[in-house]
Amino acid sequence: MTLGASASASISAGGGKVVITKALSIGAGAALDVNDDGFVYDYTGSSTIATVRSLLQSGFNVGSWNGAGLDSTAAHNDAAMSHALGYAEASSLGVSSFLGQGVDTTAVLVRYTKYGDNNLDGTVDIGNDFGLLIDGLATHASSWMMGDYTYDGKVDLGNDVNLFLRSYLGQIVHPGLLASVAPPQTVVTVAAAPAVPPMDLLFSGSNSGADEDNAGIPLFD
Ligand SMILES: [Ca+2]
Ligand SMILES: [Ca+2]
Repeated sequence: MTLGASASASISAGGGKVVITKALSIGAGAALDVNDDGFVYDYTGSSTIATVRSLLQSGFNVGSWNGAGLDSTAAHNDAAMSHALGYAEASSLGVSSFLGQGVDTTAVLVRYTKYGDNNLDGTVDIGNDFGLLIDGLATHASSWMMGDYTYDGKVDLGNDVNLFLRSYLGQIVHPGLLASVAPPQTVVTVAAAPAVPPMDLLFSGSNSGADEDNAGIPLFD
């Protein structure tokens, strides 16, 4: 697949589609819109995963998903900003099929999915994805599969862990549900707090007054 400078191509929306290519050349300013589908770079020889990450970082465009390289109209239009294009080596994932297509061990897989879906199975979970993220955090990893959801080559707390939690918790408490909760209509007036008696009264007792250190505290007299 070759896209000349500033050219654009798009996989039609609808999900479940997979474009497989054995060669990829994307010219300056050009973009391949993966949309809400899948893409496989079935390379020969050296892995092309670094190239794919670079194209995704460009398309990601700091979250806007409308940059040159590999971008996504579906992610760009996602108001919740919860979707991205995940990528991984088929061999690292240990899979021989991807979105219904057979893949060999020299293939880089790209999938429209949620931030936090490290293993590209379409869901964000603790058992698989969070485990990979924590491993990635501990080993300073640099791939999506190990938790770099921002394509900057590092797994960090501020961006990547935050994106994971946002995505994972978003599955449990849907943002739409929170938004549908009406704000309180009644203004609650908080009554003035009762006056606090002076300290002498609080600790009054059978104090002789001779022991100034514990004045007014009968327990210690
Ligand atoms: Ca997953
Ligand atoms: Ca990152």
